[in-house]
Amino acid sequence: MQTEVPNARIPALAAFLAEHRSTAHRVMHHLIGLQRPFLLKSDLHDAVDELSRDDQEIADTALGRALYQAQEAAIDASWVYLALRRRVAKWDYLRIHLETMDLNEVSVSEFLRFKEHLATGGYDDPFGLEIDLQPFYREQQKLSEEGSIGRGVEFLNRRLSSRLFDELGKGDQRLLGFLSMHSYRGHQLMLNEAIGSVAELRNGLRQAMIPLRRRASHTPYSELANELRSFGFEAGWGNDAARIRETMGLLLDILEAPSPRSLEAFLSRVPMIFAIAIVSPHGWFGQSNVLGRPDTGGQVVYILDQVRAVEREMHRRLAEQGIDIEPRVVVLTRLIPEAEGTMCNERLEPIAGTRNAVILRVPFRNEAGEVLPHWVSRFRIWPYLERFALDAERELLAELGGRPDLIIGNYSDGNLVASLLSQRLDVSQCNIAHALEKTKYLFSDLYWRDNEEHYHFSAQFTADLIAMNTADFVITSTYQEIAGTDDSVGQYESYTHFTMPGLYRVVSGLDVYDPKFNIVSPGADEEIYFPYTEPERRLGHLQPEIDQLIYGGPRAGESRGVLAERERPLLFTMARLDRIKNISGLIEWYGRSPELREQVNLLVVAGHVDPQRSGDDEEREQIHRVHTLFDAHQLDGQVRWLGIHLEKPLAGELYRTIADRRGVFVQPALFEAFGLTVIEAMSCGLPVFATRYGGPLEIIEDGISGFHIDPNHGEAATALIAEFFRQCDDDPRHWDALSDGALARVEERYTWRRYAERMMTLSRVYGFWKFVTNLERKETMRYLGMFYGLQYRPLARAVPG
Ligand code: UDP
Ligand code: LCN
Repeated sequence: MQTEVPNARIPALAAFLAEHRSTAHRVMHHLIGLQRPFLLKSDLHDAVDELSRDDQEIADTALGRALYQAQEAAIDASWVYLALRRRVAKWDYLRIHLETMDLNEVSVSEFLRFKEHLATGGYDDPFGLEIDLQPFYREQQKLSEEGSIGRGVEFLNRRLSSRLFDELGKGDQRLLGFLSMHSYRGHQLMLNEAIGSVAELRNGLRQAMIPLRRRASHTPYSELANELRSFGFEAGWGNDAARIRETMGLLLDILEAPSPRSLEAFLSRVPMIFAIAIVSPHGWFGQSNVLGRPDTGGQVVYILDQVRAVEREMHRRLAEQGIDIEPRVVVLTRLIPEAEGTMCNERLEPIAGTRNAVILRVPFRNEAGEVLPHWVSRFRIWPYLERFALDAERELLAELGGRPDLIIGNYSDGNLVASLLSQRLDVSQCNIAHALEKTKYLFSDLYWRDNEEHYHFSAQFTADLIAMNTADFVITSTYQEIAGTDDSVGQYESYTHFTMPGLYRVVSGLDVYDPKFNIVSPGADEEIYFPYTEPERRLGHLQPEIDQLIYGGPRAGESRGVLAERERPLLFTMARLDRIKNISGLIEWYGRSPELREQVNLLVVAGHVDPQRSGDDEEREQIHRVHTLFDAHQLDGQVRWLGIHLEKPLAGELYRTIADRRGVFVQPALFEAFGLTVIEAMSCGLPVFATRYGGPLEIIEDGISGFHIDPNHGEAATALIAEFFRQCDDDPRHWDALSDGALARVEERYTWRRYAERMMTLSRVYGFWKFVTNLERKETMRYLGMFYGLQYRPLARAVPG
């Protein structure tokens, strides 16, 4: 267990409050004067800044610093409660009495109870259900440095290599057990029964190395198989003599003195993963006509690219291991009979660009067992998931002819189903969140009842907590997704403690220092999103269509605005027309910026222009807003809005065309979990201005590979963009520098090749870890099982179907 150093700011604050009562009163009364029970970090910052105008010293006092460090304040007539985030995921709670200025530290439970009290208008439940997973974490190994968060596998390799072999002899024995268990559909791999002890293993390796050293490096495994079998070795060590020697050499090194590096290198060669199930139940999951529909955005793009990359990597590794098995990847999703021109009513769909990966669709059924014909929003699918898991399991086993070796969940619903399937089939579970709704919507936990009718967050957050805790490992796209930044709370971190008054209070729901977290960022399909500077790869035949899209006349029901001045560069944006994407915000900023309107045109690809074509309330509301903005700011000659969905090759060529004309891409979201469009635009060499809330903050190095903008400060954002174009006018090399920076950044960090390689290694290391530590986590699973039965199930059932 790590011990935390107490927050030195607290005694300093207590002393300040005692010694400077009148200043303290002034600050506190300023906060009360805001007349809001809850103040967020930005409110507290603004408050200190405002107070500093009269008294410059305030920001530098213990109180000013504490308010800067606070993530939130909860205030009633007598008390101010503060939640201080000392560093990533390390919190202190305290309260200050408004009369006496006494300061006490309080527990997280007390802090949450006070918030409940305020949110419910006085209701206080001292016996309310508290969820606390902390006691179960005690036995587990945790990281201690915030810089190590998201690098769980490195930590495990270090722990494994030292711990395994500390326990005299036991480690070797476990490694032997692990190597003996590998088989594929009844065929033994790696070791056969001739090797029954560690001594026999060492001896066998030494003996096998003698003839192996004599054979030419490229001698194929088939010519070596008989001899190796006589020493106790089956297929799986390598495809030729050289590789088998290397793999055996690595194992001998490990048995002699294991190092983290040799352990990872060896494990990454063990044939463990032949079949993977990827679960994504809710949306329109398909390969055409699905993107841009409600609920179906980047997640589908991500999974299809992931499947291609991972299958390729599985195939490569199996070939290197000398095993003649075709890897299988199955994406499990929902079959939607009313498919509206998509393939979502087809049970099986091969995935283009793969050897034999498929989308396997299984319908949702209601309680009476009837198939649900229509699409259901991701916020309302909870009552169908249990039955889906059972039906999907049956179909999956039939499709694969056995169990998968890894189950990957996607988004809250897919992760819950992955959790159910993994437990039933005893297979490793990997989670990918894509976007956790909790941090997207302000007070989605505290005022959960107000959102219940539309969003049913009670069921979703409960499912999240369960799936996060059952997962063997979690893959995230960025660091901030796990642990935020110095100033902001991470998406996963926000599950550490929160309360849904009247339902339950989470005092410890998750630990971001858990080594299960790994940052493995996605990329953009390199076949589609390549630099504008590669003329031989460009899709010239699409150019007339693109010219029509950008500069053509009105398209019936599909466009608004016709660009009057063609020679200007373009600001381009493309996204689903959700409120959070803030496309209407960008249009408004542009409308209000005479300077930008002088310099550039705006091209928007989002949603539908005709509200009647939309089946989604939030989208319809945004469509109306965009039309209102066009009218209010008379944008029809300067903004081109296309309410169409672009297929990927066309989108790729469009990004490049914008780059040819030295435009930029803008991603103005209020919050963006990761932001695939940002990566796509950068891969095409387009300078990007993207939100500083979420993934883009980490993807882009400000001023080098793009720019950060604050969606809450539109004027500053437009000024930044205008300044960029001014500088490019003065010196066109400025644009080139940003374009080059974007390309370099993507190449360095965001490629599917790297993703697939990491994913395959992680799944082996976590599989090994699970095996050798015998870490079944029975108590945790029982606790979570109770939570599932007593909380999740009634909440899910209460969601109207
Ligand atoms: N997209 C597209 N055509 C459109 C709108 C979006 O191909 O008309 C794609 C876009 O290229 C990206 C994905 O949809 O690959 C959106 O992913 P992102 O991560 O940006 O946002 P999400 O929709 O997942 O929130
Ligand atoms: C969901 C989102 O909201 C995006 O930010 C991600 O890029 C996408 O999923 C893929 O993970």
